[in-house]
Amino acid sequence: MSSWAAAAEVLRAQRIETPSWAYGNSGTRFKVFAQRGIPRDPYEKIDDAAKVHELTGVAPSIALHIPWDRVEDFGALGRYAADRGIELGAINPNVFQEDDYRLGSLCNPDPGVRRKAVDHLLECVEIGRVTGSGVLSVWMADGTNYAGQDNIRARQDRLHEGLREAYDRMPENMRLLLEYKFFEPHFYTMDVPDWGTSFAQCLRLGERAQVLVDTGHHAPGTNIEFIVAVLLREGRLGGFHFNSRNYADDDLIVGAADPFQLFRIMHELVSAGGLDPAANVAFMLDQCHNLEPKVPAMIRSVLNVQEATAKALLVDAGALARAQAEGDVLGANAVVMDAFNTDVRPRLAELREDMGLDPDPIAAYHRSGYQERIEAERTGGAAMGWGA
Ligand code: PSV
Ligand code: MN
Ligand code: MN
Repeated sequence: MSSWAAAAEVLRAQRIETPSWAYGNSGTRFKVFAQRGIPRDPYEKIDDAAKVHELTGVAPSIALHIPWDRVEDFGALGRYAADRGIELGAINPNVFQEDDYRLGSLCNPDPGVRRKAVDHLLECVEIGRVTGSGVLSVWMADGTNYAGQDNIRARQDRLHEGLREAYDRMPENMRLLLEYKFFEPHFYTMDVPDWGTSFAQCLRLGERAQVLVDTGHHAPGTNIEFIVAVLLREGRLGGFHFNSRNYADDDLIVGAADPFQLFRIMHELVSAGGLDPAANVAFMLDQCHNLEPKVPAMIRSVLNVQEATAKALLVDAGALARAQAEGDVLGANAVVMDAFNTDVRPRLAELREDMGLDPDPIAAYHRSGYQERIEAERTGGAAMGWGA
């Protein structure tokens, strides 16, 4: 694709999901910094996500994390969201924050702990059924710290058994996305350390099990776009957790550390039809804004994804194919770099005006008075999340 008119159509239809936990306080194990105006419950997180969507036009859903976002009535939570123009998105179970999970959750050697973890996944499937969520997004902290601590293959078997139960319980419209991470909190083995392990587990489960690529979960130097290309080819790219990293699982704003990497990922998606709604790739953010104000940080993140997407859509596919067929190494690379080096911001500003939005969503946020209002109104406690 190379004409801007065609690119604009794709950009209008783009959907980027924001995570409820990014609206809450966060930090590192050294300190969680409390900010003013932090949501006190899932309803207020929805208010913030709705504000991000109102200003960007492309962030119409919010991912939930259970139990951080547990409420009495998820139907009512969904209606609250709908009244504000957004939907409840992926349901993220939490099987890593209880003492019982010291030796793992689904992979734990103790069948009682495994039962507890599976029951939590089943609860999340039921929540997803009520909220109409199409994604059960599973990340587990399971792993070991020392050689011989547990049997690696037995843990894979237990993992399969647990996921199988959740998978079989899912309604037809739900997918199970299995997220991998190469280290942390365990430092010898993680039970789902890489895309290959996730892929192998998904293959055994069935077609509605797919791999979730969190861009911060790879060893330095990993070619993430290659993984994306292979998974797309196999029909197993379920979605992304976008963020950026300089060192490990930094969870910084997507496109901040390495905008070129984000562009390269988007280029693979565009060239393989991964942005088509039929490909059903979920574009989700997974970030923690430790220092910066949450809502404008989220707006910035959405805009960064949009800019990388716009550049990828500008790659002249015909010229690239010709250069590749001719073995023109420099020519092919130049086609891709031309697109990356295009300043798409003025065009995106025009597109937003066309969509009835302010051309500069961050300036619009600062003018809106929303930050002052939430800082004045939201007193007396912070919502559960990483900062809890
Ligand atoms: C922990 O590494 C993590 O950052 C994973 O990326 C999850 O997706 C996220 O937390 C929320 O559970
Ligand atoms: Mn993640
Ligand atoms: Mn992570």
